[in-house]
Amino acid sequence: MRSNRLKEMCQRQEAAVNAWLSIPSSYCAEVMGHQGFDAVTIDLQHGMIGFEQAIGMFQALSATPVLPLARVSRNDPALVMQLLDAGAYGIICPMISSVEEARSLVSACRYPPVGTRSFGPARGLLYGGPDYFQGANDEILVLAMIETRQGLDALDAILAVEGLDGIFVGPNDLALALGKTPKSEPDDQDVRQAIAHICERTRAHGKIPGIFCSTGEAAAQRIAEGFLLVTPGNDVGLLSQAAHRAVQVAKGTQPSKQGAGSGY
Ligand code: 3PY
Ligand code: MG
Repeated sequence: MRSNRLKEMCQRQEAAVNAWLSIPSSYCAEVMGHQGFDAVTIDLQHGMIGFEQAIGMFQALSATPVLPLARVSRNDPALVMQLLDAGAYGIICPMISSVEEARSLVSACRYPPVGTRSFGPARGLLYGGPDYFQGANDEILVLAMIETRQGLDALDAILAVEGLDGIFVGPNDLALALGKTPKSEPDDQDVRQAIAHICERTRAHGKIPGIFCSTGEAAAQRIAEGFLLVTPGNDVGLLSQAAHRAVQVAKGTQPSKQGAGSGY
């Protein structure tokens, strides 16, 4: 089976940079796959992407060097299994708040006797290779998003769940969970401390600490803090910032809020 280069990078303690796709376009996926990212996540939670569109995007990513991941819309075994069958080599699941939820997520990603994944790897087989079944339990990454108060409180117990490869922080939902507003994370002491705590505990458990960031600069800072998987903004944010800047340069105008910052 094709090896999971993201998992290998993290095992070598080498930070990986992950793109985040919310635009339902295989062309956009192909373009992003060629920009030097180590992985690309198709976001079926907040992205404008359905399962049929995700299939074409996975196909487009197969023609690029990146590792394909998916953020599932919710912790539903059927949805998780469908995305794995479509060729996702890792699942990021939002709002994991308890050990039971983390166990259910891991179980959906692992074939018996380890888990409860149903057999039918479809595109996974084409992308992964004919021995997909033999290698899948070892190669597929499972990342739980910690972004609720309960998830934060149960962090160590969630990290102890066997088969869970790592944590992915959603800083905006985490800020909301702590009574703050989204995007408050760079300035807010409580959110900053919570993020540092998640990174430290995840590393202590020998698992992968990942986080969503808004810019390349913020992602570089997170790598310096010890995160091993960072996302420097989503496609819409990057596109709108570049487009808005081009308009400003062309018109010789000052930056304004209009047009910029439409990513999440
Ligand atoms: C969050 O910040 O809550 C996320 O889930 C990033 O998309
Ligand atoms: Mg979130």
